[in-house]
Amino acid sequence: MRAWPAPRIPNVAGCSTTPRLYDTATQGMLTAEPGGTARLYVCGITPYDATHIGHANTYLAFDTLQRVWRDAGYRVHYAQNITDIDDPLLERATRDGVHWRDLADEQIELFRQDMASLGIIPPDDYVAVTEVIAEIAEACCILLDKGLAYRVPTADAVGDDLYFDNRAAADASPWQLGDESNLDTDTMLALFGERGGDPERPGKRNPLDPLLWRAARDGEPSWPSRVGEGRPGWHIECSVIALKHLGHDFTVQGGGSDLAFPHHEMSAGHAAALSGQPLARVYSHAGMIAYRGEKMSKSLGNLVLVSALREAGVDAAAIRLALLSHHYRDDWEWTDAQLADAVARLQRWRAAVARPVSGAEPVGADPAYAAPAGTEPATAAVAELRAALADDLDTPRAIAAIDRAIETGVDDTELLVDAVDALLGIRLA
Ligand code: 5CA
Ligand code: ZN
Repeated sequence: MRAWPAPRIPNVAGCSTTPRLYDTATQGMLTAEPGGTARLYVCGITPYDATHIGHANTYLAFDTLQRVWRDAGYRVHYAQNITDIDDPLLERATRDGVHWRDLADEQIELFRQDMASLGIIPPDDYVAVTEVIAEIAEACCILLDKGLAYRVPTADAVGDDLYFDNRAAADASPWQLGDESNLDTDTMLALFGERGGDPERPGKRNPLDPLLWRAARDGEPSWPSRVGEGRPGWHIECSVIALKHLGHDFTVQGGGSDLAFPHHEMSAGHAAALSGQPLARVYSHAGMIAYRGEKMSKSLGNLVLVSALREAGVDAAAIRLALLSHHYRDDWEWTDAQLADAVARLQRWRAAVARPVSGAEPVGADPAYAAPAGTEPATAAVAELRAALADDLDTPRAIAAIDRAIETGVDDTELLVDAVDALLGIRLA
């Protein structure tokens, strides 16, 4: 699929160090050494409703990571999927009386516009599930051949559904159920049921075995394949797309914390079963944004849409700044007051850098031009910014460093402006 236009990112003198990131699997900080090229996979949207602030926060977290990697001198290879065939999309299309393809295309386009307006770096490989159905079916065949998948007969379809055998895969590959999420079985069972799994399905070897391939049902879209007519289960799409474009053992697998289990756990399991290698080195998760007391979600409908804010005339840089003022791993609640604070901070920063450097001719009698820029070294502020971001993307600390530099003024405004643009994605001048 076509992604969206890349933001212009200035080069800044000096460089970041390799960032440390919190790893969900080991529950500690890891410095993932990317070699020359950092390889990143971030789960994409299920396109049945427009981009909300929660999505934006997750994509912004991994955008920040890429900016730090680039500033540290690494190339980045970034892949992202689009879940353009799945139950929630089909249910929404049926509810609204539209074709699922039209709904998906419309929402993907809106997502592109939202991401571009927020200055989010686009993926190099932006891959919809419907573009790789045959490859997913092939992967299912391989898992069957290896004895790591099994068929479960269906009452309402002609063919069989296909399930992943967690236990067999754990014996045959460098993966164990729970490795990534560190959850106990009861919690896994509860989350599995809440997040698209089917623990009660009769005929499974283990209640936590996830669906790999769903046999065609009447009225549901399906594709002919070597495993039978049907469509992919959820987790296998990300394993196949990630392995195809990034290879195994890539640098970071990312997404929101609601994906840690079962989605990322199972994607890592499928990928390890296919390749014999771990999926990624670091499993990184962004916090959940709430609104009006509950997690912002398409299914609940308590959404603050990026497109609605843009239409209301909100500067996308202020949305970015509001999100960046929280640590990416924190769970927090979006409020209008936080957006107002971000708008005020952005104005303050922009006004400060618009002043001429010390010694320049004041323009007329405008008091805004009377205050000369300060003499604090901009290099020190940029070093603080870089150190904060390399430390598990500590954007609140980074913003505090810029606040101080703006307050005192710096000797090289251009350097500060470029660093804020390159690393925080916020254009001040
Ligand atoms: N298509 C799948 C991933 S393969 C999916 O989860 N799509 S999604 O549209 O539901 O979510 C897209 C991304 O936004 C995921 O990383 C998810 O964790 C994140 N996300 C969803 N809701 C929130 C929220 N309220 N706060 C933060 N991130 C969220
Ligand atoms: Zn995914």
